[in-house]
Amino acid sequence: MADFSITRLDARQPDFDRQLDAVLAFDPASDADIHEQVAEIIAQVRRDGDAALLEYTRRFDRHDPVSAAALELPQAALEAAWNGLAPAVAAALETAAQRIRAYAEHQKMAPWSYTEADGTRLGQQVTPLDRVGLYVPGGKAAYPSSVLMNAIPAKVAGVPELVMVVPTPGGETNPLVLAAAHIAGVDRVFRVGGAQAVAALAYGTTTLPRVDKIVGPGNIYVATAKKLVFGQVGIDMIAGPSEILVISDGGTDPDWLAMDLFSQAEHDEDAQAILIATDAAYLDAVEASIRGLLPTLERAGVVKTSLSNRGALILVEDLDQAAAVANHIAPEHLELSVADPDALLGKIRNAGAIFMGRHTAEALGDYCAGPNHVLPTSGTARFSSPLGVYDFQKRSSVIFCSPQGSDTLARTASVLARGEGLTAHARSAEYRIVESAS
Ligand code: HSO
Ligand code: ZN
Repeated sequence: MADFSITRLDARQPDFDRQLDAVLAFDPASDADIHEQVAEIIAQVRRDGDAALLEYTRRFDRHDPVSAAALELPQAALEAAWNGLAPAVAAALETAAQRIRAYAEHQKMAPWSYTEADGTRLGQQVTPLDRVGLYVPGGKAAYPSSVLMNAIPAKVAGVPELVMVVPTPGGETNPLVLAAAHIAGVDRVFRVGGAQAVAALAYGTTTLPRVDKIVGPGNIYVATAKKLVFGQVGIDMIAGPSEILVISDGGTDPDWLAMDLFSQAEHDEDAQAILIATDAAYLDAVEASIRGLLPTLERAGVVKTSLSNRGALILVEDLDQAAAVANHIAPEHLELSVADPDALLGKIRNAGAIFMGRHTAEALGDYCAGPNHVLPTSGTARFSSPLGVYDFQKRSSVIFCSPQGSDTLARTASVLARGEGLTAHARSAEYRIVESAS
């Protein structure tokens, strides 16, 4: 690993902020050409429905279904995939699903209301979305864990129809993905992918029903398609590369932290893994572990690229400064690998998920701790939150006016409406004024 190097920064140096921003800078490929191709695919699917869906599937997936109806996999195929799993794998998926469900149950938004003295009642009703589309990538990024993380909160929210789309290049479908769909309660599965699948979910075809919201990760074509259909349907966040930030007090085995950094770096070359510590000698020790362990990794090439291009080891004055740097970065995953993580927790404001203490490896959260692994990336944890049950629920305001309450409110509304020059509003309100009361 002689040719390997990782950026070192020192937060006590005057130029630190600029250097850190250079490490964080990331330009997601946004290509006018891709935008144009995707817009064309969406337009075709909108116009020609199933015929366009079939045509693109033949062209891009080298998969030739006899009809649009043949794109749908019967529930029996999901069940067969589930039954075909090795018992240890089935048990692990089941454990993960059960824990994700238990956590999600806590997130459900409940309806509420309150009643005023004159009998007027105000509240909020909560309902699930009617139909949700779940995009699952084919090929190397097809993670069964992501099927669980996206599907289970939707079902816990009470979404009656969850429609999954998954590309099947060459007609092959990953059995683990189908098994995960089975235990997560996915209602229908169609073997289509790419921008054409997103377009079909957004607008509907004869075969594939139109949904209210599309969630799930995908490549640049899928992400671009989701952006373009947003408004017609809801979408989740557009996920950037995976990120991990570790804050260490120097007391954790350096090999553990090196492996924690690798665990996200191995996702892809653009992933970002950063370590912050209060002691330069400790950063040296972790760097030595990185060098020692890198050659033992299956995905050494990906990890090496991601760590040398986007990784960093940052020296800080103390844990307060570490928290300030973490809040600036607003990472997707933050490990507080310190003796007293609870003391540090109160200082953290921006992070998708926070992993407390030396034993809480981020990888546990990716699979089975319970909280969702679909998290805000690229600094968006400054203003957004993990995927959850609430993303599949909507709120409606509920207003009930008693006769006395409407009389009172009408007097206020009438004045404001006349002030806005909207006299039908005013008169509508004034009908509710009980004359004898004035
Ligand atoms: N760490 C990823 C999720 C994942 N990890 C799936 C393993 N499988 C989200 O950033
Ligand atoms: Zn991961």
